[in-house]
Amino acid sequence: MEKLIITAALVGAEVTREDTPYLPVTPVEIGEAAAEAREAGASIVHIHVRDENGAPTQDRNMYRRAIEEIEKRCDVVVQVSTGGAVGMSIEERIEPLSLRPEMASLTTGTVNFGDGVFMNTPEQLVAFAEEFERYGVRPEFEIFEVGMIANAMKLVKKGYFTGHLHFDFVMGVPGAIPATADHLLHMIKQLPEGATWSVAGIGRAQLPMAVLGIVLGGHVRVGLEDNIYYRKGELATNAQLVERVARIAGELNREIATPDETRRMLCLSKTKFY
Ligand code: KMH
Ligand code: ZN
Repeated sequence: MEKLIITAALVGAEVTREDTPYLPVTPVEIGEAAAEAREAGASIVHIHVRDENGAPTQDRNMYRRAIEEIEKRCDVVVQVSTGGAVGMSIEERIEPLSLRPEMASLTTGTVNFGDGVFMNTPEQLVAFAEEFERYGVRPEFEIFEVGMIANAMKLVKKGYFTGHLHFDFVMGVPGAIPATADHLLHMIKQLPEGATWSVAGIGRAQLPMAVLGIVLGGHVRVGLEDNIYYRKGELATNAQLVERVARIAGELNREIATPDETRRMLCLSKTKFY
């Protein structure tokens, strides 16, 4: 099996400091959390940013500051979010792409998301794809429902995103695909030849889905965006969640990829323009 890529989803848009004091919110805190996650074994950080009040924002400058704080401390691959938060406009959500980060997430379909609706219409997906191409950003397709894989491939057939494709199955969001082994196997079967995948289980599904990712030859995403607990009633830090996956992978003889190995595996090129 190839080496394991661990992604740390450090911040997200939904979790608050009231939920957990370990949530990084400021650019410096995000930089520190990234360095700790890297130390624990993560090679990618998926980031969202927050404004001065701790509310989710897609402000380009806030992303730039967070990326600078990360790059000061470690060489991890930075993946910005274009999902943002439910209700944000497409114009807001594409803002960080102009920083030309190494990677950005892209959700390829509309889905119920808790009590809200996470909108990604066909027309909006083409608008996103145009912006990704304009700035040369590699996507990680965020797959919350199985039909989103076909939607991603529709964009590829239109000529977007040539080259290596990487998918992340986000499983267990209320309103979206449940986090079960059956659903995971079914989604893996839908992938095009040569694609890589990772899995992110939400809440208490984080650990079992991570173990499935390790043993099935995929990759793993953990972090406070998806789950704030180490175990029932015990809050975790991002680094603790990463460290546990790295430890279990070690027990299962799966080596952990460094950031540069991850860049090679996902065909990323680190070019800075900002
Ligand atoms: N916050 C969710 C509505 C992403 O980062 O690309 C969307 C999300 C996906 O988190
Ligand atoms: Zn996200």
